[in-house]
Amino acid sequence: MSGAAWTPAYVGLGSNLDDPLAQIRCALDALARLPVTRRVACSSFYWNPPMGPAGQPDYLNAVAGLLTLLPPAALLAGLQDIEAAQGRERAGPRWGPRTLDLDLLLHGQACSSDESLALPHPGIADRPFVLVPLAEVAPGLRLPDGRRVASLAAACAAAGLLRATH
Ligand code: A4P
Ligand code: MG
Repeated sequence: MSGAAWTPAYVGLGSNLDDPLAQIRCALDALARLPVTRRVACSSFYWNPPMGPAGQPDYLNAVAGLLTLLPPAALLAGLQDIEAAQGRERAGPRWGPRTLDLDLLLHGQACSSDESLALPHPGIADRPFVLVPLAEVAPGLRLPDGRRVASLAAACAAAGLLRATH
């Protein structure tokens, strides 16, 4: 990897099963152990109602900032390994409850519409539980299309977010 550039990447963390606080803490530790990657920032944790089927527990969400030498596909594979290690099951309804969800929100300015790895993550601009913690760790960040994350966060309906103590 000599000559490769350290790239800022942002990961969205979510959990609503099996002790979400412990799940998010454990995942943050695992992110810091990814190869050729440094975890350089971590947002507050936020409780918020589920987006998707009703009748599931509230989610705990957070965002981590990384610097990495891993290309996007290798980083996503690392995230999926962490999800699997924390008991993530993919059976069940779309947007159903999960022990851990790790979304690769941004990898530098990379853009992709690949179904297996869309960048930026398509949900970013619509989701208060992503925008608010992302703006917290990266207030000056812009999406590849030029929109400022802090402006999107300020304009979103963040009333449902409750900052957790951790
Ligand atoms: N995939 C494509 N691009 C990416 C990316 N940038 N990061 C693919 C991560 N994965 C990406 O993901 C399905 C497929 O997306 C994978 O095969 C991967 O290659 P998944 O984790 O298996 O399933 P999912 O997470 O249920 O799918 P989806 O539709 O991506 O859901 P989201 O967008 O992750 O939303 N409510 C609250 N309050 N908080 C939450 O965090 N999360 C979800 C899931 C629903 N409701 C929520 C929350
Ligand atoms: Mg996901």
